[in-house]
Amino acid sequence: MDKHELRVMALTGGLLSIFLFAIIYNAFSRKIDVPTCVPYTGVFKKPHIKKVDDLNYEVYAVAHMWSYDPDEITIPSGSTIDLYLTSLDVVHGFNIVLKGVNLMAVPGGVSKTTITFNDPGIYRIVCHEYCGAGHQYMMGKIIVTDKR
Ligand SMILES: [Cu+2]
Repeated sequence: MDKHELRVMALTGGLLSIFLFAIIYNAFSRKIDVPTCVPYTGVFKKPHIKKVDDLNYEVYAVAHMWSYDPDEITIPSGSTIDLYLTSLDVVHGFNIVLKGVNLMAVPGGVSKTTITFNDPGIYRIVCHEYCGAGHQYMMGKIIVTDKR
């Protein structure tokens, strides 16, 4: 091994050490993580279901790795939901197959739709946008009860 090879190896090792130190320093001491970006924080700070009247609901839902909040919504049949959806971290999907609902939960943005549930039953919600290691477990449900 000649002098130049040793210099190149030392330089490479030094640069690698600086690079690894920078990553570890930023990850731990500066607490850099996936950014959180919730719009209209007053509304989405606490995801909730707001009952407007007996048959009208507003749902302010937040998707995050790897669930929805709220992940279960119970309403009587004949109800209409105004759904406002956002994401805490990355892009998620929001798919209710039985209702043909197909939304994206985008950090920093709000997706909105209106859905009417006339038939009682359980409507499954699944994430249909790959969002990481727990994606396949990301689901929720809307339980529509028979109002009679
Ligand atoms: Cu997903």
